[in-house]
Amino acid sequence: MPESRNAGLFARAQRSIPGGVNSPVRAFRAVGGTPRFIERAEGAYLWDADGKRYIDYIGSWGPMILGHGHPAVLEAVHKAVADGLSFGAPTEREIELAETILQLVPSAEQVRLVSSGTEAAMSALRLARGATGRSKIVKFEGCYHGHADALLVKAGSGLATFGHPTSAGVPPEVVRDTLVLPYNDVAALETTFDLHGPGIACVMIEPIAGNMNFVRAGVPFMQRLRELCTRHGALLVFDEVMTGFRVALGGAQSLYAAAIPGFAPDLSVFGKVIGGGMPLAAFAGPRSVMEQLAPLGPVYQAGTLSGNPVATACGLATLREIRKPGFFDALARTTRTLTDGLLCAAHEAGVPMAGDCEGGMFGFFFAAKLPHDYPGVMATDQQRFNRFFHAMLDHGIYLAPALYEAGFVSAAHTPADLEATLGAARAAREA
Ligand code: KE4
Repeated sequence: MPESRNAGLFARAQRSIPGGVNSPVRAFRAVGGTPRFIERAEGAYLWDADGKRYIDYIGSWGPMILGHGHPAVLEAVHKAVADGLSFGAPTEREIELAETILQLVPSAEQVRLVSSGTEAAMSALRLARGATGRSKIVKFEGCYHGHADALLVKAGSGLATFGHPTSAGVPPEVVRDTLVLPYNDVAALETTFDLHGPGIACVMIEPIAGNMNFVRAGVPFMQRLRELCTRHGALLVFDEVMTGFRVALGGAQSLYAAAIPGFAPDLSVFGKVIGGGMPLAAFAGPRSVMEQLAPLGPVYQAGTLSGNPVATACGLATLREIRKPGFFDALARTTRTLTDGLLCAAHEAGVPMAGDCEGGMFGFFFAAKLPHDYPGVMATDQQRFNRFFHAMLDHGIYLAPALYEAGFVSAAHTPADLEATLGAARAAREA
């Protein structure tokens, strides 16, 4: 058996790149084994350096909602590339993308484009502090908002996976004003606002915590959070980098608006889907807050590649496709079929599994019931998850290589792909 090219590439990569990867979760350290070096992708599939095909349920951690290489997206990108890669000057396409986002996000009146979710969340945080003149911020255990210092505290995603909830290199004074609360805990909200309300600039939350795999903020919890933010003049910031344009066309905020009359966040953070696979993210909110940003206001924020013409072409083409009638109904049906099938396969094998899904995003835990917070996620069977991950990988099914990550379905996944996936799940449990 010739040595896998993946293994050789990983050994070589580790000589020149820390851990052999440019983002920690890709190193498979949470699940063990050798990461797959991907050579190409098309539709719902990836091919690794050994030429093995996988059905892809990561989709670049969310952006590839149409599947890889959608013709309309490629055409838009190729045309944009021919016109120029980057100008560092305003373009009409940035206006088009901003207007499109605002059409789909009624809680916002203006939007600023940036290049990553981290940059968007960091900027939204600075804006909230600048606009309120306050310093304290609240986040929730298990939620991840990118790797800006002030937010890298008890983060989910890679950090939770590595079991180091607080990153080295973050000076204590930088996180002195970052309060970390248990997710879905109304009593902790009440106490925190009683103690610190007038000093809280914002509360940042993943409305469906995809960095704890898939944990929903309960409607009563969210309603109380909105009430407390309003009462104390703190901005409610929805981090929809993962859920935006993924769980619904209007993101998670549209789901809470349907459940809670008049509900809306104050600021929203987006990424992933709005770039369609290219480096593009955004933060948005009411004009009164957004116009505190430079060059109009005192809150500085900038970026060489912000609103990049190729990235905006990719994002616009993606949003054009997902706005088409029936897109999300079809996507949600596919995701529901997958999730229910996985639960059914586990039940048939007598294996405790709980799962949930919304739109094109899903999650599952080896546990009798869904966890509602970070300790609950930590208590699920990680070893069984890791064994299942590798059994599925061996069957050509590419799931997220960490218990704390969500899964993503694309419009390119077919019934045959689902059947192959569920067949692998049934076989995996007999393995
Ligand atoms: P980026 O800086 O990675 O573009 O976005 C940071 C971010 C912010 N907010 C949420 C809710 C996010 O999920 C993310 C990034 N998500 C991870 C996956 N859990 C990206 C994958 C990775 O870190 O390699």
